[in-house]
Amino acid sequence: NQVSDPQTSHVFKSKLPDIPISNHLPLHSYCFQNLSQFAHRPCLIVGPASKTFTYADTHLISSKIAAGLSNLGILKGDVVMILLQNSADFVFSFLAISMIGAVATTANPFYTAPEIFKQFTVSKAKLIITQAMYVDKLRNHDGAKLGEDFKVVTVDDPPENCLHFSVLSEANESDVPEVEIHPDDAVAMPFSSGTTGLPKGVILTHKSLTTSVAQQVDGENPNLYLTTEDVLLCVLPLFHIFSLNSVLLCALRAGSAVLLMQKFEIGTLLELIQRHRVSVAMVVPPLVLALAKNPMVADFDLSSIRLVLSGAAPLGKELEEALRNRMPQAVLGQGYGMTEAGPVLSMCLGFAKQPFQTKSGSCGTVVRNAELKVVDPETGRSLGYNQPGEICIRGQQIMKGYLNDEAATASTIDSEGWLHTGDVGYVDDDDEIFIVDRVKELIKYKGFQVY
Ligand code: 4UU
Repeated sequence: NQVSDPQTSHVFKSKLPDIPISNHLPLHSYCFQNLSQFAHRPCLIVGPASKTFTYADTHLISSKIAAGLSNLGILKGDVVMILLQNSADFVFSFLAISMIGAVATTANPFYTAPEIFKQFTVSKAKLIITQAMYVDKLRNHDGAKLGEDFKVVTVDDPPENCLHFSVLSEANESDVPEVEIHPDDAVAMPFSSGTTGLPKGVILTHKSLTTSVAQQVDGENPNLYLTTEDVLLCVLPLFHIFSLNSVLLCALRAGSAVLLMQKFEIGTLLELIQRHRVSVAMVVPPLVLALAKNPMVADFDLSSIRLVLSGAAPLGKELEEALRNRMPQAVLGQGYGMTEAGPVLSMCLGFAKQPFQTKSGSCGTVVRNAELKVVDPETGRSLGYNQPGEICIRGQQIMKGYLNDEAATASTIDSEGWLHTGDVGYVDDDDEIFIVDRVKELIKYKGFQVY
């Protein structure tokens, strides 16, 4: 799958053929495109109480919230911050924001007040959806005044000057405004340091995210084969692009159920996997460690798990083997993503409907409808098989750019449209990608960025 062009440019492609992708659709329309086929199937299953929302419920509640946001004056192009742990309200809010052509900026509620405020200010968010306990982090910042300059909606009892979520969720769904959404309009704006400096707003458009989801779950032989029978574990935080894209959006497109967990606690996690017969688990290496080594695992039936996808940080071969011993029935493999890349660059082809043999330690093969190259950082020339260099990716899934930062955008996406990851890796003879190092400042702690 290596193509050479006159500039001795080696370009790697997926082993799967390119497919037609419906990336002219707004993200929510694309995700709900096949809704009628599974309207009454479970969509969201929430935590220990197991409250379940069907696909029809999810669509209806999201539409109500879209109308509610519009009633509060949120217009197309406005930014709304979601400052929540995993919950059904997170999902409804995200979809609602898409429905009115607004932009969701997601943040970690555990960030410090200055970190949250910076993201909120830089993104010019008009409204924040959060929980009462985080509201103190939003008060007393020079300039912007809560309730006057920006609105805060809480999913629980609203503190002073805040509104309750019911102002959104009890709106009339027929009040959703008609908006024209262009594929190049932003829909999500997670923050990421990228290869250098402080966190920046990453502009992901409707086209970026529909393309990325399609690259994973669409086609005759999807790279990540999900069905309406699958139950996906959603314990990784939805404010991070891995969970938002590869768990939530992929599940919605495929009609799978999403088991939402607010936080990681091993006992609850194991109990929920057993009770709901979780079939697909998206994880990060520290979670693989828990599943592979924690003695409690032996007390639960995890035989329903058929697929484990680890990503966001390197997974050691030894750890992968240890998990394989615990879950011999499951296909284990990795995905490799970067917020700016939309985010998925490569994924294990062992997850495909007609799976390929893959090697442990590999980050998968480049996704379909995309091009990947490995560049010699010294000469800028692209390298062939088995030669390590900086991994670059090109395709319709990558970010539009950084918010208000042309210099950072230009140093990340070159004039030919290649996004430079700052990761050093190589592609082996079987088109599998191995990451060996990085040329960027970013370090990761438990899959989170540390800058
Ligand atoms: C070694 O971590 C992410 C996104 C991960 C992701 C998304 C969808 C994984 C699978 C999937 O399906 O994004 P960021 O922006 O937080 O961090 C990006 C950086 C990469 O540049 C790389 O250095 O995180 C590192 N990284 C990995 N490293 C991501 N995945 C891997 C991996 N192995 N599998």
